[in-house]
Amino acid sequence: MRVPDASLDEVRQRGFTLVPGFLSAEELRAAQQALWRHFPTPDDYFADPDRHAAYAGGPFAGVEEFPYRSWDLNHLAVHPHLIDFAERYLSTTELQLYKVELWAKYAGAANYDQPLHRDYGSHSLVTPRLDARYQQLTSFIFLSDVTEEDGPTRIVPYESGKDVPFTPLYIEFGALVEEEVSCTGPAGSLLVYRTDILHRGSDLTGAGRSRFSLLADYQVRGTTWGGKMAWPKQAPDRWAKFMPQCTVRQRDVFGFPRPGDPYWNEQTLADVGRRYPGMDMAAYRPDGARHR
Ligand SMILES: O=C(O)CCC(=O)C(=O)O
Repeated sequence: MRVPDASLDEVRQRGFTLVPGFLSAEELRAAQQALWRHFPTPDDYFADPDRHAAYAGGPFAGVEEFPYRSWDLNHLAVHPHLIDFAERYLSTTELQLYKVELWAKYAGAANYDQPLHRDYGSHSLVTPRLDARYQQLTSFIFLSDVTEEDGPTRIVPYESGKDVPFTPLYIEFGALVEEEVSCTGPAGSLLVYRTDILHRGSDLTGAGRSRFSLLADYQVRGTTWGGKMAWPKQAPDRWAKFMPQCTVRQRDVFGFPRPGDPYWNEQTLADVGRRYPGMDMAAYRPDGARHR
């Protein structure tokens, strides 16, 4: 669904918003099926947690970096309504998708409780500005229901946390606990918060509970001090499948050269076309504007 203006206002004023029903039922169902190409189902996991000891390696052991084995997961990071949200919030079409993660958590595998912190610490080399410039948006698309027992993200609304200095990054456990809002919601919800907002992961408290989410984070293109991953780093085979499936706009948010970019010439058009079989290269040809 298109994120309503009221949700953008909430991010401006409170620093976060939760949008139930962001994914359609079909998008959600397909993404949930695709999860099991990466993670054990809850039934499999809880039948024998020792067989899945990798998830006991700490709270981030269940994080997989982009891209994934299926368009049904990959397209969520470049979902037209997520791009639309980021464009409207950041007031520009000059976007950069700077981080995507898929995160599985299983009750008892690890302690997922975190101290309150702000994500700029691992998303930027500097600190946030107090005006709205250079903001970064982090998002969680819930692929399972998140109740109080499923380790909801706990967020301190902007007004209640704004007087806490940016440094140190982590503040002691228990501080501001009465200000925390638990971000619970049904599968298919979108949670967005800014990287200047105090928040923390919390532990899964219900026996046999699990939480699955896809995280996709946006900033204004060209924010050279912000970021978290280099896209070409891994899985060239998955990129080869994913890139032809994208629109020109979806490729753009990864920083792919745009139609008209001086990078394109006869040689690069031919070689990139060979690297990504099935990709329609016409849009990148000199007369490509009409193909977009
Ligand atoms: O998983 C969550 O709910 C929040 C995680 C988080 O805040 C972090 O890893 O920085």
